[in-house]
Amino acid sequence: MTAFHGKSDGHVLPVTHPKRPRSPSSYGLTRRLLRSLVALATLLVLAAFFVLSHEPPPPPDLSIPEDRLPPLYHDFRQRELNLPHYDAYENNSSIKYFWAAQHAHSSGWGNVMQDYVMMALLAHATGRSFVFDDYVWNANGSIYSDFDGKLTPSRIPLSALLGGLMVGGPMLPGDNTPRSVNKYFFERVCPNPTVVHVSDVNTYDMRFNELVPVSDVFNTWVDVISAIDDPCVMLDPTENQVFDNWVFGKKRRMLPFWPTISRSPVLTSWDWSALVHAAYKRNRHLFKRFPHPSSRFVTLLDNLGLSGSDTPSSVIEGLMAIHVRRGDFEGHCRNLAKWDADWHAWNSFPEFVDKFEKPRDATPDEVLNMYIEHCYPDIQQIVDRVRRVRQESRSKHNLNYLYIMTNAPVSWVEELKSALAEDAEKHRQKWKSVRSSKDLELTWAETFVSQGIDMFVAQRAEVIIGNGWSSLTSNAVMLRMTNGFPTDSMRFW
Ligand SMILES: Nc1nc2c(ncn2[C@@H]2O[C@H](COP(=O)(O)OP(=O)(O)O)[C@@H](O)[C@H]2O)c(=O)[nH]1
Ligand SMILES: *[C@@H]1O[C@H](CO)[C@@H](O)[C@H](O)[C@H]1NC(C)=O
Ligand SMILES: *[C@@H]1O[C@H](CO)[C@@H](O)[C@H](O)[C@H]1NC(C)=O
Ligand SMILES: *[C@@H]1O[C@H](CO)[C@@H](O)[C@H](O)[C@H]1NC(C)=O
Ligand SMILES: [Mg+2]
Repeated sequence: MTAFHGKSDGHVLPVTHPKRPRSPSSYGLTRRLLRSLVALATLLVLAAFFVLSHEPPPPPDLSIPEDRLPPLYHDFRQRELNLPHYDAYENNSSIKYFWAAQHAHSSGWGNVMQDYVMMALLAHATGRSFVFDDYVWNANGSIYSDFDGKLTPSRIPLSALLGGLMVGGPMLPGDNTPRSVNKYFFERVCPNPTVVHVSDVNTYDMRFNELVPVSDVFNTWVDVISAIDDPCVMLDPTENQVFDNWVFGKKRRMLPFWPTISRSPVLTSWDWSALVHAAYKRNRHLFKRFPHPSSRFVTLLDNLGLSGSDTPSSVIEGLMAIHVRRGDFEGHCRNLAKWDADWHAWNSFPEFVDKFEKPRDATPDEVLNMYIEHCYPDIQQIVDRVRRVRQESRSKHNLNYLYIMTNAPVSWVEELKSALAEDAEKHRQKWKSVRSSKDLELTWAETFVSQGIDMFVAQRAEVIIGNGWSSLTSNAVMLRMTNGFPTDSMRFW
């Protein structure tokens, strides 16, 4: 017999090892099952106790004052008047300041933000403390202003909108530039500043020559300010902005400035106010899979650090945000057609998928239609565009939350939401959620800085569709580009 046979034989032998008798075995199983069940029950009780021990956050005060008077943000203003570094700066003559007293005001936040960004860049590049003022809607000394029949604050302290270094937060480690100060502090420590006249520096070419890049204008200004020894420098309050508003629409002039602006801590450390962050936090369930703020699970997830990152550079996964610019754009888009206007520079990076080709050899009606399609699309055009962009993104992005950023009236937004939801269902790509700016649960104070909340979402959504002519869109795009979002995640109507 060979060894092979022997092994083979072994296999056919009947199993001889002793078997346990049946009944004790099933008894053992039951015991084990019982023990597991007890353990599981204990765990569930502990988990329930753990969850229940996390109180949901107290319900926010979402009431509107009876007189409906807008908030005045006294606490924010008070903090701006008493920033912690003021004491150290007050009698230190080596701290230098730059105060652009002619800063942009009386226009939308997007335009004001552009100007504040440029002036903060100039302050930083010259080693001076950036002096900040309010977001001023009406500079005539009134407390409230009328906006489309609604009262609005004439001034909002900048720190109600912004956080971080723009409003006096610390500089990055190793950056010795003095921190920002409020203009009231500047006026106290600099009663007799050196006044620079914008018109003495800005030549005709610097303002109007299409061949002069903004980087050259900026460098000229850095030289001018750097040559001043006086710690106190102020731009004449009666003059124009250093960078005229329309320059931001000139891509040939603006884009050469991108390497400078995108590396500056002004943008890399850009942040929104505590108010904006709080509003975002309360409304997280509109942008991603997250429990409603009244749920104990919110506190639990927050306490365990499982809520995900909500920094300005973190992506909100699965979210498509669309900027549906309404209101004054109804007339404005027609003017843009007459003016042959281009998209904002930051909406015109050559890497972007969507580019605005100005119509050539077209009748005035064709031109107008083209501008309307991209600037003031109707519901059907919006629905078609959203479906198309979502499909084109499918290989890279699994978009299932849709957020409509808009200043449109509620009734129209509801119509748009239904149309978007229906269309997605028809194409078997149902959205998990379709929400809009009008669905945000906001305190009265947050209501008047809602553009900041929407921008904080737009700068972090996985994909956006924006309005090429809107500065609100372009500022969000600028922040996305700073934070390295892929260029094909920024789409336009
Ligand atoms: N909350 C919110 N406000 C918006 C939106 N779009 C426009 N607005 C309001 O309208 C203003 C738009 O002006 P601006 O920021 O200058 O941007 P632009 O006019 O689009 O270039 C903003 O400051 C907001 O007050 C939006 O999507 N969300
Ligand atoms: C700065 O100097 C003035 C005048 O000497 C003095 O009154 C003030 O208390 C000083 N401020 C600080 C914060 O030290
Ligand atoms: C004044 O400010 C300069 C520049 O930030 C700093 O180096 C210096 O230590 C400060 N002096 C005092 C007395 O605090
Ligand atoms: C300021 O301007 C607003 C709107 O233009 C006007 O209604 C108001 O009367 C003005 N207030 C003052 C104090 O001039
Ligand atoms: Mg505007």
